[in-house]
Amino acid sequence: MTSETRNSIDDIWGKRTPHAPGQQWPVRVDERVSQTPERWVRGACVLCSNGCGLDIGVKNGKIVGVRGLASDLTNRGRLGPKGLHGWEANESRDRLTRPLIRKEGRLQEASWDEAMGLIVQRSREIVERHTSGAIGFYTSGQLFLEEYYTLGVIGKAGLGTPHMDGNTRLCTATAAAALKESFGSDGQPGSYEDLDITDCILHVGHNIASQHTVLWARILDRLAGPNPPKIIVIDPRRTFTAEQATVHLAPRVGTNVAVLNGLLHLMIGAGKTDAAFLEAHTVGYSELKKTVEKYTPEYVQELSGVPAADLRAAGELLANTATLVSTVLQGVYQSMQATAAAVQVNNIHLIRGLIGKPGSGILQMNGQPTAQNTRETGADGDLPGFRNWGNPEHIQQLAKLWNVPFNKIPHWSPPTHAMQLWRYCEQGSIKMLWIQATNPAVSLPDLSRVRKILDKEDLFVIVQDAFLTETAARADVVLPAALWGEKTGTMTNVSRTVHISCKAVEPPGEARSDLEIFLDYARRMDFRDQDGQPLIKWNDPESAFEAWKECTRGRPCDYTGLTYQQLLAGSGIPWPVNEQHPDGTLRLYEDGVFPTHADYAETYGQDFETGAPVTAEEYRANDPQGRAMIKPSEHREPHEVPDEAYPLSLTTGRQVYHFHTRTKTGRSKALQDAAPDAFVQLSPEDAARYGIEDSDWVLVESRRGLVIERALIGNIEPGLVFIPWHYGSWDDPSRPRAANELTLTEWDPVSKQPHFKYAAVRISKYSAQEALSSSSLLNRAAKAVQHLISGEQAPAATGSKSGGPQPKTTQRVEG
Ligand SMILES: Nc1nc2c(c(=O)[nH]1)N[C@H]1C(S)=C(S)[C@@H](COP(=O)(O)OP(=O)(O)OC[C@H]3O[C@@H](n4cnc5c(=O)[nH]c(N)nc54)[C@H](O)[C@@H]3O)O[C@H]1N2
Ligand SMILES: Nc1nc2c(c(=O)[nH]1)N[C@H]1C(S)=C(S)[C@@H](COP(=O)(O)OP(=O)(O)OC[C@H]3O[C@@H](n4cnc5c(=O)[nH]c(N)nc54)[C@H](O)[C@@H]3O)O[C@H]1N2
Ligand code: SF4
Ligand SMILES: [Mo]
Repeated sequence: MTSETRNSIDDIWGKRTPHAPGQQWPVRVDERVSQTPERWVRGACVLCSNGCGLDIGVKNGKIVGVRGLASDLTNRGRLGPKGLHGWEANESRDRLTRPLIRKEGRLQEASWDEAMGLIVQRSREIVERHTSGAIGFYTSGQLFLEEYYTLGVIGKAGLGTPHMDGNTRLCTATAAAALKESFGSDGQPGSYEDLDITDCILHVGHNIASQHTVLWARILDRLAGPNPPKIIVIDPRRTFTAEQATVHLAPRVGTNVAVLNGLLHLMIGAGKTDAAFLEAHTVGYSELKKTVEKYTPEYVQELSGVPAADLRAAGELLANTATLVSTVLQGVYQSMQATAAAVQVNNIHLIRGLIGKPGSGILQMNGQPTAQNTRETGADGDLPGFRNWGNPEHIQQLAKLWNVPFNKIPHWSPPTHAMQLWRYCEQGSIKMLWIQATNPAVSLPDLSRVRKILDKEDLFVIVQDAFLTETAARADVVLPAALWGEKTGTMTNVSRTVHISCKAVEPPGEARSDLEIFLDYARRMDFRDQDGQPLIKWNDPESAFEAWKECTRGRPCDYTGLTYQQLLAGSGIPWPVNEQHPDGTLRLYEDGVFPTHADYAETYGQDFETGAPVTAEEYRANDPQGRAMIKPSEHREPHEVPDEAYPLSLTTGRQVYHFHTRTKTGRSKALQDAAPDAFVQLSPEDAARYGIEDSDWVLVESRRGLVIERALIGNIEPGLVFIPWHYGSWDDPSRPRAANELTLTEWDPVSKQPHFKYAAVRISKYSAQEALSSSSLLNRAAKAVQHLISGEQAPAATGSKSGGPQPKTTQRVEG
């Protein structure tokens, strides 16, 4: 007896609750339960970076539903389709419940003692023979803050390995890089509240309607109220978001810098810059002015395909609006010149002084629920508390806090980024790779390469997950993890707002929380501080949080004034929270002072063309001393463009109903039925050219691999095809269909984020009949499938349709 306040599959955003500028966003409580709960437990949604507050309904020790939290400033009660349905995965029958160890080529059940014993034994052997530099960690944007901080201390002060990063490198490394390059430190200048007031919103490479549905509902409510904001969308596809735009610019993939330079050119040309703000609070404006001079609308049209008149219309809005909120996401971060382009959005705000003021803010978005925390705590390539690896003073602070020798903490070169981490595994210098809460066998580019690396004899692979994913199936040891709802921890959303999510039920079988697993590893490895005391001095989520607070003292992400008790009181709270700001901070930089002082900054910056780090001496010579840095960039061509052999551009992205590799959403019947399979989206022009009709099978090939998908025609520019990357092989190994079979191993020189958003491909109509008679095609397709299933296959999910390709009659088309 499911009861729900709406059918969110059909009605994605729910009923409008219009509001006027400056008025508080009205409450609307969304709920969906399978039975009447006995009790409700405070939580927050982990199916995107919006971090909606909710309560978890529990009955007989099981999760039976969720209800949005009316008092939470993030969502005021609302939840989207993933939030309302995704919890069902917790209860699915194919959860991992016992550790697995590979013996004689097969994963076999083992005790925790055996599994952890083996991990510790291998760690010790490797450290002895090859140093800690032969151990790598590849973590996530989906654990809790307390778990990352513990992992960060283990890696940096226990083992002392520089090889730690997360899937956040694929996700929001560019958000961090762009904020650091412009403002000296990570941390979103704006806040969601600015959307309630603003006159104009710019979405760059961000399909917010599908990917942050509740935040989009907030914007839809403004659009339905008096004095609605103007909306500019820059996306090559006509997405749900683009449908609502005042101006939609659809550039060729990989040309963001050209388009943004064109907008800066028009704004400067209109004479609408804020000279007083530029003078008092920024450095570098004259360089920008010089650089964008040649980016006339006509030149930009040549580079990007955006009609000059459309660019002018967008430029006029940006030059004249009194307030502006910008959001930036993967269409920028995973595309050509990621950091350089994201920084140009910062520049749009800086030249008009539209930052740190009500209604004006920048949201360099996150995607995963806790990506912000991975970056804050140093579980990735950053140092905890937004400290600067190039500043010895900052390393000293950590050495003192953790009571370890200065030289134990790796800081002699830039921290290893994920793409390099995988390269070291490939080359053999990393011997042990510990993967948590990420599924790289579907989410990394160029999957045939990734599978080869995971399968290497001399790489010991540990996977910590709740399901036997495509990656776990190739591991040497699999550790069964507790999921959200089965453990307590905190998380920080895009708006810097910290939420707590509490344990509501016990994890299944012997599954353990990631925090328990890390604490157990630290105990067994016997990591000690300089006084011979245990290095890790906490033993549960709350004591870990208290330890973390000390690490943030005096840093931009100051948590020192925050407690679990406060977080349980009914709403998330945005950091910094400290003596000066006991109730949190809605907006950063209201005083026009930025964290760019050489002694304080998180980075000294990098060259946009080469990625070469700026030295401390160079930075100090021109210390911006609290001013924001305006950094220009020239447009550069993508690294792979269509040619005769591969005449089309490919881009990849998401759908509203699925989260990533679908380990959760694929186990919710309603979500899976709404989006049952992958597809290739193409324009009517291209469909006609290749003789392809809606629902036909299409073979898509790149220089790396091939996939076979159903055709979906419309809402995309000619010359471009789009494939959602959610679909791996765990519930359908019958054909190669993961978009990342096709993508390339290239990354941004500054943020090191891989380029998932462009590649050159060719397409042809695929018929099994023809394939059977064409031995070369059949061989290639057969080989591709063989490769996929050489790892151990997960059992088909309960509740979801399994088996071969399905007619995609229920597939809902974007736009
Ligand atoms: N439903 C759902 N929501 C999610 C997620 C999910 O898996 N499903 N994942 C979460 C996570 S981790 C993330 S990171 C976010 C991602 O959220 P988004 O960034 O919004 O998602 P994507 O679909 O990856 O990419 C956004 C858009 O970029 C466009 N694009 C491609 N190339 C270019 C280009 O060169 N320039 C421009 N301007 N645009 C381009 C694509 O057409 C696409 O519509 O979503 C979060 N929310
Ligand atoms: N082609 C293409 N590729 C992409 C992208 C794209 O746009 N295009 N986007 C990229 C982006 S932005 C991202 S964020 C990545 C995401 O890529 P992944 O991180 O690989 O995707 P997920 O499916 O979210 O994998 C998370 C895993 O963690 C497990 N898990 C969930 N919660 C917990 C927990 O609490 N503990 C543990 N131990 N495990 C848990 C889940 O079961 C799941 O297997 O993919 C990237 N790959
Ligand atoms: S918007 Fe994001 S956080 Fe909110 S309910 Fe949807 S998936 Fe969850
Ligand atoms: Mo992401």
